Amino acid sequence: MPESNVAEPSDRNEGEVSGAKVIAQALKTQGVEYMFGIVGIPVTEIAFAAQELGIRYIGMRNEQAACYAASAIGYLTGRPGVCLVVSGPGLIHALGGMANANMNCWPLLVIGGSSERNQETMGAFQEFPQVEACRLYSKFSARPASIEAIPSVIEKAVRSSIYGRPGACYVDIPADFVNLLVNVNSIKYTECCMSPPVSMAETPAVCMAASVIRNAKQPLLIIGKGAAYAHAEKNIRKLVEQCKLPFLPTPMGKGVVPDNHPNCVGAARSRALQFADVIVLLGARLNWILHFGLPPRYRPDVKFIQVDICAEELGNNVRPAVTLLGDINAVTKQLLEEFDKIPWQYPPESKWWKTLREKMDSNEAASKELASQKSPPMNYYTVFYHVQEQLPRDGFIVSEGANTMDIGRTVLQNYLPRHRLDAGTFGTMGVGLGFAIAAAVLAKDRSPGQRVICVEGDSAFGFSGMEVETICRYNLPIIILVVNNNGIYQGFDTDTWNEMLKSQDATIAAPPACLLPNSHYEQVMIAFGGKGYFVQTPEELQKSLRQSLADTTKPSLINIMIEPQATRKAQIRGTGREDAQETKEPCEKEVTLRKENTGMGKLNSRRADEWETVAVLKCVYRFLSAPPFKWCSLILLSSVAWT
Ligand SMILES: Cc1ncc(C[n+]2csc(CCOP(=O)(O)OP(=O)(O)O)c2C)c(N)n1
Ligand SMILES: [Mg+2]
Repeated sequence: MPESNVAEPSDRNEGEVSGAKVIAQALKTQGVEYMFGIVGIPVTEIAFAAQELGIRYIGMRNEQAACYAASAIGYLTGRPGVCLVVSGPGLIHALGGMANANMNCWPLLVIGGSSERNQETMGAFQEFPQVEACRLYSKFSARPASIEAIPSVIEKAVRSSIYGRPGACYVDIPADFVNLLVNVNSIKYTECCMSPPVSMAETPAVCMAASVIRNAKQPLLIIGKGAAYAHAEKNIRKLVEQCKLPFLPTPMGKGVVPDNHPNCVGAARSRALQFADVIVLLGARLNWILHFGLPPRYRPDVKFIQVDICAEELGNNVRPAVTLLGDINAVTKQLLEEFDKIPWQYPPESKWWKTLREKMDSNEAASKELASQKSPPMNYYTVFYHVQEQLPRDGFIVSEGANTMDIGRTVLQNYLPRHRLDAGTFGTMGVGLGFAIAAAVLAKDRSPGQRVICVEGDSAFGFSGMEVETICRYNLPIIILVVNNNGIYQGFDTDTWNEMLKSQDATIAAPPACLLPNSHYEQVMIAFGGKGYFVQTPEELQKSLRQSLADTTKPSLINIMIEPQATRKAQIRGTGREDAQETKEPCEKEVTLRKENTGMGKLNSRRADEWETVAVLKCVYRFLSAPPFKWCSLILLSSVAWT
């Protein structure tokens, strides 16, 4: 460890200030309220200095989770949260969070300590080219040239994180800056950067967009998380209701207009996308989540009207009919003004509405039927049906996992904007607990009593599971639901697992997606003083949810055991593949199917086939596991492990 260059408090002179204090004051001046991180050389003093100024510091257990939490603050408040990390490995752990924030277009400021300047290239403690490393994952990455330059660099980083398309920014602080004392008068704090300027679209483009919408036979609005970030909920709802247009939220666009609004066609997603002739994209990108805007998931002649804050986004993957560059809220208002000038409504009795409603009704009926399955082991739909029944309307829903997140999204309703946080554009597992912590910290400060429900797949939970200690340490009454199928997408029950391991070592015999069956994740919560529940039946689930919601003083974790082989496809009995797709938002499996054109498809569809093979073989195995077929079945399973 390097020798510390800490100045003794007695050395400090009234007229001097340390680098750590300058950083904290600069952050405070820029309106930063929350800092997440892990301390160590050389950043500990920065955390202390921040706390002294009233910036809330939340110490996490991994920099990735700290960074996810800070980025969620950015999305929820419109001002960046700070993630404070040590040099080298600390910063490298934070890169995951920076990339995730950047992909989601969420403001974030990472402050990384780095090795002392005079030891550069000498193999200093945790030396790493940090400014360079962050460039790929951020909008702005810089090291101030001196302590005096810190305030202006921090102002630029905060400003860059929220202006234009929001994203991650990085400021590097060499260790020798942290405790260096400089004359107070030499520091000039740059004023708090102004709120981002609101840009509006060109008037002729707005007129043209209104005219394209008016002439649409089968229109559709798609509401993205850009619309949520822009606080465009009032104007978008007005547009939906005034023009009587069907709308479809993207995963984090849910709640901008409530999911239970009669014009929400989320339950007929595939049909809406496939047959719409005019689609207005409000802060939603034509990336994998929206199948790139291309056939066969869309009509070849569909007209896109793209509304986005970022000029470079316009024209990605398709040639739009109209582009409206500007703030989503302001542009929606411009569109409303057009429709005020010449009022227009899409006819509610149209064939388009009829076909969408039919599809929604049949899909909702299919989900309901699945949810009605009472006997354990439960399936995903039964679980989410009971969760939805008790979910507080103003609660934050945080979710991650594959089936857990995809199916959960179709059942769990959002009624308010910016109240859903999930794996997002980057499909990142491990974000859940960090996001939940950020939401709970905010709720505690701004709307006490508001709950955070964190719906985790058992694999997803494992990525940041130790943040349960953070949750307990700060006593955040988060409710974590672990939907436990003993695996990634699917797992096996204890008997099958034990049988499998009899013949061979787990490293050969255990399918890679398996996790230890019957794991008692609730014990993690109990270990740190929260409440833990292990539930296997709908009644146990209902009871534990009731108790968790009633207790506003403690966090809880409900470990919900479900059928390890439950899948969406298998659950939609008696309906075709198209119906199965209809009820879902895109999930990883679906994306792999869509990758066929890129050459990735073959590999991925082979893996999907393998999973089906494993499921079939498991049934065969059960049948054969009774003597005298036992040896045959073991040979069979070994061959699966090798394919
Ligand atoms: C950081 C990261 N690592 C790995 C993956 C690949 N992956 C996608 S979903 C998933 C976990 C799915 O399992 P689980 O959370 O248990 O949900 P389930 O589908 O079983 O309900 C993983 C590991 C990822 N998306 N992100
Ligand atoms: Mg799982």
